[in-house]
Amino acid sequence: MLNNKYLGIIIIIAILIIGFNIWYLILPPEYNTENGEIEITANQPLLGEENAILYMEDGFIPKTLKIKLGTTVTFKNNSLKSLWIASDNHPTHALYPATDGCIASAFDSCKSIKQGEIWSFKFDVAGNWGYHNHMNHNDGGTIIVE
Ligand SMILES: [Cu+2]
Repeated sequence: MLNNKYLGIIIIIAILIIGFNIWYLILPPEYNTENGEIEITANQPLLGEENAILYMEDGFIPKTLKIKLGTTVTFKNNSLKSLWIASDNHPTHALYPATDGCIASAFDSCKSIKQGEIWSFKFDVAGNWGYHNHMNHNDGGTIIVE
């Protein structure tokens, strides 16, 4: 009888070990951390992308980006808020002079960019082009096109 009791404990421990390994293996890679902290990959910058601007909870990073004429800039929403990239000034959106956009300027995403999504725009006019999040127009930045 004593042997059956130990056998039961050994089986329970074996099930726990196997169960933990299955749980660990099926989790997405970003949760397999060694220090117990969860890495939120959505908040990491666009690695390797030179002309990328991230929208975070407290605004755009970097606030000012200097690029050469003809460069495409990618905006990524890394916040929980809605993002609508629009040329300054709010609400007329007419600063960037290409005018085939939905409100005025072509430099306008014309829709909300959801969390984790990106939107890109090619700058074909030199100048200092201020922009803002049309959904939260106190958040803004500047693209300097040389
Ligand atoms: Cu606006």
